[in-house]
Amino acid sequence: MIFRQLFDLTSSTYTYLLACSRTREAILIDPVFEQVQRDIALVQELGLKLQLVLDTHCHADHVTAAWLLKQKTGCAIASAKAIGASDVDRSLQEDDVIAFGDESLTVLATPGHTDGCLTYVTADQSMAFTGDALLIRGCGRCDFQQGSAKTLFHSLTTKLLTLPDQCAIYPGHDYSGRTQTTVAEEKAFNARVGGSASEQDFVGYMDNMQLPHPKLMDHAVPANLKSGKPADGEVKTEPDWAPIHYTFSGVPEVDAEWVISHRDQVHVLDVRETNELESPVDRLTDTQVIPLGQLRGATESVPQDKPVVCLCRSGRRSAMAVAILQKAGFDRVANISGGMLRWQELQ
Ligand SMILES: N[C@@H](CCC(=O)N[C@@H](CS)C(=O)NCC(=O)O)C(=O)O
Ligand SMILES: [Fe+2]
Repeated sequence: MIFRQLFDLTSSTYTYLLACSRTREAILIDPVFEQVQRDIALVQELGLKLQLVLDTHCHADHVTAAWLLKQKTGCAIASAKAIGASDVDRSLQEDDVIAFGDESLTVLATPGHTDGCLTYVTADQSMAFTGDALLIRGCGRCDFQQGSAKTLFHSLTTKLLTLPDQCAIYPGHDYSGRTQTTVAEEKAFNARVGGSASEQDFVGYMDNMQLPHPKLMDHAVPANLKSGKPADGEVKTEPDWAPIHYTFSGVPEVDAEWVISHRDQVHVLDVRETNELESPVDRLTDTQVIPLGQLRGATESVPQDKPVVCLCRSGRRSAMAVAILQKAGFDRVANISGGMLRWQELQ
């Protein structure tokens, strides 16, 4: 199985990309609204087809990207029936199986942090995506969204900590940079439910946490009850001057093919060294040439009346040129993917 763990620094949320290595069918667990560009870039670069997005629960601290990913990729949305969110294609409950290619996840109902929390377990029980039911050496708070420490204790002790000892636990958050744990570790060392903690020990701990409510709670919960659909129901405008796509490294790119057929609409900035332009086949007409090493001191000579597309031999140095121009205040700027090598293939 293809597996990636992704992190949102603002909300300390983990998003998980899982895919079948044979069919390339992929799912995303707990995607974050602000990270859609990153997640789509990774799906594309790994050659995957996003089939389904699923949340572990109705989050209180960030807005899910489920609705936005559906608009952008056509994927379906799955969510716990107990949440009753709108815009859901598939309502999930205990024992449901989510198949993607040769892989599958089984649904466990693990309420307590909220009443609609689900855990997703791989078919071989080697991995469990526990959302906020079980965190690394911790667990989700139980003081809002119909949370109940007693219920969470039951979910932890009868559903999660009874999974095989070696089952890897992938949580919904970690606030200290820890990435994964195992059932055996949490049975022994979990600070709230591990060791010989009884229900009374656990409930006593949870009832006295006195955490401030998540900063975004009043915005996030209503938005998540609509699968992350914004109030205006609109997909934020993309750059409208070209079919831009973003790389997982965060660079806006445009295909050489598009640039060739829209030459009059863009300003081509060639950042190769002058000795690379000696042969006529390597030289393009109507471009501005500023070798990359000189660009930081010469951004004022780059006109801004048209969008700027940056070019080099392979598209690597020109990605740095894009970053330099963005830093200098250019907002309509992109890299020509594949650079001159790709351009020449198309001639
Ligand atoms: N400081 C965070 C809130 C973090 C928080 O309350 N997280 C929830 C998960 S939604 C939790 O259960 N945290 C458990 C803990 O911090 O022990 C924010 O403002 O967003
Ligand atoms: Fe949560």
